[in-house]
Amino acid sequence: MAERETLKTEPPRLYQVVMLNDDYTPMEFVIMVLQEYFKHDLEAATLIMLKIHHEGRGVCGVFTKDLAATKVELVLAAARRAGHPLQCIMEAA
Ligand code: NFA
Repeated sequence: MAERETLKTEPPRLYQVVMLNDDYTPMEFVIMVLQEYFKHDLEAATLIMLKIHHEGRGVCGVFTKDLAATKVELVLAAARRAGHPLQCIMEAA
């Protein structure tokens, strides 16, 4: 029975949290968000921020559905609190 359940249970689907570029959110705020909510170090956060700045979007991290949705809400709430238009979405990985 344990073996049959193991074979039938699919791994959870994963979702990318994707951040979008805009012209107004300060680079320092984006770097702070990437460190605070996605646990990137300063160097990784800076590289991800620059990728978003230059390419229009970038992946902040990959999570299960609930966690990805929570990350998006936390980022949007922090951006709103700070008065920045930063946008962040989740996409099936
Ligand atoms: N493009 C923004 C700026 O020049 C910086 C930014 C990067 C915003 C990544 C959003 C995401 N201030």
